[in-house]
Amino acid sequence: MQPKGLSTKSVLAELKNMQRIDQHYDNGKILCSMCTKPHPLAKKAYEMFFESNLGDSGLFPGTALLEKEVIQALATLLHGEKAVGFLVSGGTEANLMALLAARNASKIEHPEVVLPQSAHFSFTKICNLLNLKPVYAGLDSSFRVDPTEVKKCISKNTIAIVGTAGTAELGAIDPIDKISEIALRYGVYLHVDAAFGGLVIPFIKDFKPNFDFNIEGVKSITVDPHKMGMAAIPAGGILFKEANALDLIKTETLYLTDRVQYTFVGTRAGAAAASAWAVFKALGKAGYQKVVGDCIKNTKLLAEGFEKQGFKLVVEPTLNLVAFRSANTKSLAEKLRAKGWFISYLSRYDCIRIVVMPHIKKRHAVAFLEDLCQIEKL
Ligand code: 0PR
Repeated sequence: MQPKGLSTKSVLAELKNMQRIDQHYDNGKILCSMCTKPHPLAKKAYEMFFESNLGDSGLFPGTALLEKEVIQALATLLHGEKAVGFLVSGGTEANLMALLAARNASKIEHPEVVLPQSAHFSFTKICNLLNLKPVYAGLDSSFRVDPTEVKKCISKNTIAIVGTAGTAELGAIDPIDKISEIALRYGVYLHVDAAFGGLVIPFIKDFKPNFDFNIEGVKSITVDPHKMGMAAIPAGGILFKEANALDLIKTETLYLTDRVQYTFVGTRAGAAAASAWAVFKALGKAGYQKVVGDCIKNTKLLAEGFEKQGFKLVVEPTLNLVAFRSANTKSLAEKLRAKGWFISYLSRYDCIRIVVMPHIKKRHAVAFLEDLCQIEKL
């Protein structure tokens, strides 16, 4: 820190310089992110509430109400009439709180959790933190977890099964109803990681896979407004089907305005809650249907373009994610990067994966296909 403060002008100038180095969603080149440019009202709301801290919510009862309404909206969307929950720092913390509840509900000394091989890497961190042994269940040919595999992974030490509704890599939706049958049969907690898919699946026209609280065994769901919800970061969401789960994750905070906290982080961005609330109100169901519909259209456009150019799709896309491969995918990925495209190369599937977020417009998809065609011609 320099001895004396700088003028506002020079601080802002330095910030601008740094911002110039960053990528920006608007340029349409970010095809590897599950976050997007927040809705304009998310920014306004964030600015309005930027001093608010939900970690001491007695000071900010208005913000606490906004959080409650966002959670209620998510609960209703995911058919959890009595569900309760919180806005947290992201999918990682949401998944952590779910497995903390599962672990604390059990009396097992060496607890294990059954994870699909496609589970998000946040579960590796969580198993490490909570001292859970991960047991990985294999996938079927559509990259969904295979229920027979899940069943094989169950042991007397299993405390939870995780299913994903919209995997980070390929957008696969695990057969949650089938996993639920297993969870109920063995009396095991079932958590659904819908960090990405939770705000996509309900808005896709004529597509109604069952993945939420409608399913008896589902005890908790992760669903993140800062991904497809277009809210400002950090806005993850954790929902529990029943309020009694909260006793399993509560910590006493004796000198705060609230005597208990149910989140891992203490100080918590009220601004993110306000931003999620504002976007929910501004878009409503119809708005999200339009946002998601456009993403799906552009995903289809890309998928068809890849096939026309002779590339192989790894799997027919269901959500706004598409992955393809060529004879030498790794080198193709490098060439695309050299042209300024930010794409993910998934080594375990040897494919290029594209997430078609709301900042990807038709013109960006077309430009990407043109570049791809040019690279292949060289
Ligand atoms: N569960 C699923 C299914 C996810 O896709 C993600 C993140 C998480 C949990 C963890 O969520 P948080 O990162 O909010 O804790 N999915 C993306 C990923 O890791 C996140 C991401 C976002 C990656 C923006 C890149 C990026 O530019 O792949």
